[in-house]
Amino acid sequence: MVLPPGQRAIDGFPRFGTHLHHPPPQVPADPVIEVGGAVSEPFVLTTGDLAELPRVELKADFHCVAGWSATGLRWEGIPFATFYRMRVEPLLAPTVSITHVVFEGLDGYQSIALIEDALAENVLIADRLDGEPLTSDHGAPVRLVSPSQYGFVNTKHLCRIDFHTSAPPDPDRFSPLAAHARARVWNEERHRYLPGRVVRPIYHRLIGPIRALSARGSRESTE
Ligand SMILES: Nc1nc2c(c(=O)[nH]1)N[C@H]1C(S)=C(S)[C@@H](COP(=O)(O)O)O[C@H]1N2
Ligand SMILES: [Mo]
Repeated sequence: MVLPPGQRAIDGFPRFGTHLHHPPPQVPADPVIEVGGAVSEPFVLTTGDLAELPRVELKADFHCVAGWSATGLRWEGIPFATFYRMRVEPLLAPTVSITHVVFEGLDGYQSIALIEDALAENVLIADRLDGEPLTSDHGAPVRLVSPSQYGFVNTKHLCRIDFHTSAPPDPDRFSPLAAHARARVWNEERHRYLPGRVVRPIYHRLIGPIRALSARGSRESTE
């Protein structure tokens, strides 16, 4: 099996994240995704609206920037590009040119992607993993899946998508762990300013502690 540079395969698929010692957020009875930003008319995408869009299945590995990879995951959902072409593009004024997309989760987590990365053919709004609805550990009710980018782009519990015409303010700008704006796994774009190879050993050391914290908040392991 060939993994991107600096990644190690692990067994299974752990719940993982920097503020995941909290339990996963409560999923509303009728979950929606709010869509806003540079569209002429903000709108709300219901589960029913999503169900009307064409679905695909995608087999992919999942790469966390800290250095672990979960292999052979089978996702199902709607290609982000399909959603964009069918529901967003018709709402863009002819002079508007989208450059960035901000994804937000029910836990307040956010990720930012360049529009060209978000429109890659393997980017999904996913609602199923390995033949089952997403569990709370892995992002119920729906999450972004962008397997060519590090895990931190793959926002779980997706509840909001905003389209921008220039780089949005970046809360992470001065963080020592400043994330790379493209985060492409095959280019090892881990860190904004430092080469991937340089931060690799530091990030590897974070895997154990973050995994332990994330497991503490897991509903799967406590029920
Ligand atoms: N809403 C939300 N999405 C998130 C995170 C998070 O903390 N909250 N963590 C990110 C990180 S750093 C990784 S590696 C993946 C982990 O996904 P998993 O918990 O399904 O393994 O989710 C990403 N998406
Ligand atoms: Mo991650």
